[in-house]
Amino acid sequence: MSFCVSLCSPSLVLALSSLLGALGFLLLCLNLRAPARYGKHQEKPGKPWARVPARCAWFLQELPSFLVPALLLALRSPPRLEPPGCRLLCGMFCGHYFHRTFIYSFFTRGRTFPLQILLFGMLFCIYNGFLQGYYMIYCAQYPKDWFSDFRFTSGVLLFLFGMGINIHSDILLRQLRKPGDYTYKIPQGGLFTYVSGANFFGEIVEWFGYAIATWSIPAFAFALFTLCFIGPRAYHHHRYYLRMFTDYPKSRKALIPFIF
Ligand code: NDX
Repeated sequence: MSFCVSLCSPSLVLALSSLLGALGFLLLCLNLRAPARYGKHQEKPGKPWARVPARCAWFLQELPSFLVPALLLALRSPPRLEPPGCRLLCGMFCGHYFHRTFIYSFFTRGRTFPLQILLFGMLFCIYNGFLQGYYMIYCAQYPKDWFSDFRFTSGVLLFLFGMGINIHSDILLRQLRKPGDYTYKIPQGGLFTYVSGANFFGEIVEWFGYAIATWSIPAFAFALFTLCFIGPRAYHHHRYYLRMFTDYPKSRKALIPFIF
């Protein structure tokens, strides 16, 4: 434990978390005006060499979010998984990114992805993977009864609930297309009955669940970042559908069922 504590730099954690929050705020301002240019919001296809097949792009982009914390865990000396921080990191954060990197990426039927956004996305995932991993492995300290604390249990439930919605909604989107089809259709079923950004709603709930379960500043900063980045994306998806489909369900909201 003393080794673990001596490697922790609270000022580094605070600085990196503040920067993550600030990036979220910057993206909120930028994305409220115009959505990030990938998927249905790409204006021009761009040069063929500057585009990457979706499967490859999502794999490369998301891999560091899994690999960086996993490497930090493996390099920890002595390597131990018992501390609550390491178990939470493995079970929740790495679990999510294992699915996103090795399962979601291999099944996506998305359009080609802009190289520039892929590179920014990878940088982001290295940064966030390092911050979350470093904090949970070297800084986080929990009381012995943390696993029966209300914050832990409610956070884990919220995380699983959000993850379920996110994965189910991404599957519903994928089923809208046959292989080789890149057209857009009206999503149906699941939480899409109520909102256009069902997958985004699930992801936001998931990361707020993680933040509550870990009760940590980096995790709250990441949850806030997620809200700031994919919240406006859901709003732009909603406007896109209303523009493209005259028969789009009028009662459907953008992100939060019955509210927004
Ligand atoms: N990747 C998170 N800018 C991001 C990539 C972009 O995981 O710094 C954040 C992530 C990155 C971003 C990442 C970080 C910030 C960056 C940004 C780019 C610039 C920005 C780096 C890392 C940045 C500066 C430098 C200015 C500061 O053809 P298609 O692809 O549209 O097909 C889609 C399909 N689909 C449909 N098919 C048929 N009919 C329809 N109506 C359809 N609608 C959609 O479904 C896709 O194949 C698929 C999903 O599409 P969509 O648009 O619903 O979701 P998408 O945005 O692609 O996200 C996929 C999943 C989803 O579960 C979402 O929750 C999660 O990834 N995600 C996404 C983004 C960020 C994130 C999670 C997070 O912050 N936690």
